Amino acid sequence: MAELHAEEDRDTGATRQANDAPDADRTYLVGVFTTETRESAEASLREMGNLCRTAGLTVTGSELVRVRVPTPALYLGSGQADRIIAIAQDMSSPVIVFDQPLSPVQMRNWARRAQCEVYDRHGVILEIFARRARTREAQLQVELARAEYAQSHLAGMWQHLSRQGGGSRLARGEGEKQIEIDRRRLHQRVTRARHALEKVSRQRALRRERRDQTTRVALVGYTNAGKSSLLNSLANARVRIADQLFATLDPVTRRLSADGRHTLLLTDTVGFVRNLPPELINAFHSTLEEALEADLILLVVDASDPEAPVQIETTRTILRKLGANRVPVAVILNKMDRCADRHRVELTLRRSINREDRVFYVSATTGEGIDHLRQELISYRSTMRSS
Ligand SMILES: Nc1nc2c(ncn2[C@@H]2O[C@H](COP(=O)(O)OP(=O)(O)OP(=O)(O)O)[C@@H](O)[C@H]2O)c(=O)[nH]1
Ligand SMILES: [Mg+2]
Repeated sequence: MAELHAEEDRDTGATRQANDAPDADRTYLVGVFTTETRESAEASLREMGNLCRTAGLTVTGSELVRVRVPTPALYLGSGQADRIIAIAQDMSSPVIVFDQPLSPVQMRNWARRAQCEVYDRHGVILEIFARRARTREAQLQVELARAEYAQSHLAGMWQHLSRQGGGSRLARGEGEKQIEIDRRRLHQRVTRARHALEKVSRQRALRRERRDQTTRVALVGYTNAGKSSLLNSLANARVRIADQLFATLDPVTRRLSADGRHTLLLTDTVGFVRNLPPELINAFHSTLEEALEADLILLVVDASDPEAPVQIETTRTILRKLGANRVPVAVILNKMDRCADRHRVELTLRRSINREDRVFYVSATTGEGIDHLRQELISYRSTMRSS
């Protein structure tokens, strides 16, 4: 019924790329947009393609669909859904990924209708984090986020089934029993991960207390902006950098000192992305506290990326959600070596930078502006601190 309310404009059609990906990884990617502009939806879809590749999926084709009124059952109308399922089948792609969060009910309906694996943006990001997690803390954080995600999706399924009261799955009785078992198991997983994490966070808090007197500066920003590269060039560190999304999951702190007297602690942490799953933000809270409790946040931006304004906005929104909006911010416009024209950068970003923010133009790769930034950081207490 609800699907009758859907009105969609079909985009210019699917883009198709023939390839020899392993069968199980072949993925058809669907972007859906409602109120945002087409450019912004296209940029988000490109980013989602990267996220899919990072998660080990091979995108065989993608399309952007405009939906005026999303439907509760499938987000899209049923005709549109069947058309997409046919294309995915045509492309031998047993995975369909949506570039936005779907409700648990929508996801289940899609999986049933298409008879294939269906993921949304949150599911793909969680998969990447699971692949990247190396330390025990990161693994626990990801475990907690995944279990909570599964729990909420299970809850959605459960509500849906019970509302149907005696629908076909329930009639078998097995669905209900299985859900109850899964629910209990997930509850145990969540509790175990939470306890273990609390212990690790207490140790982290203790370490923080011990170095309380030193000024702390946190590198924060969109994934791939160059945070780790900046830590390396500012502090002569050797943190892993990579041209990939979410290269860093664990915070790394290095001491920065000029004359042996004035030192500060510089912390690199996990990158952000639009529509980060809330479960992940919760789970990474103790890691992100490094940023919350800093004396200064360096908001690192890839100034050469046309999406920089959205990335700044996303980062500020997450910081606000974390309660870090009172920490002073300096905006670090990185990758200036890739920007032909500084005025253009200023023009593009003028609405994204607050009047009270200090701005630095740098390149972690060529070293442009790095000495100046280091000097300013070292004398931070006297020069950069807002009243
Ligand atoms: N051209 C250019 N490339 C840069 C610069 N800074 C970083 N990069 C490149 O950008 C990519 C990402 O750099 P990282 O330092 O790993 O980025 P990050 O912000 O730590 O990324 P995550 O850990 O994934 O959040 C790498 O390929 C770097 O070599 C720069 O100033 N200029
Ligand atoms: Mg990094």
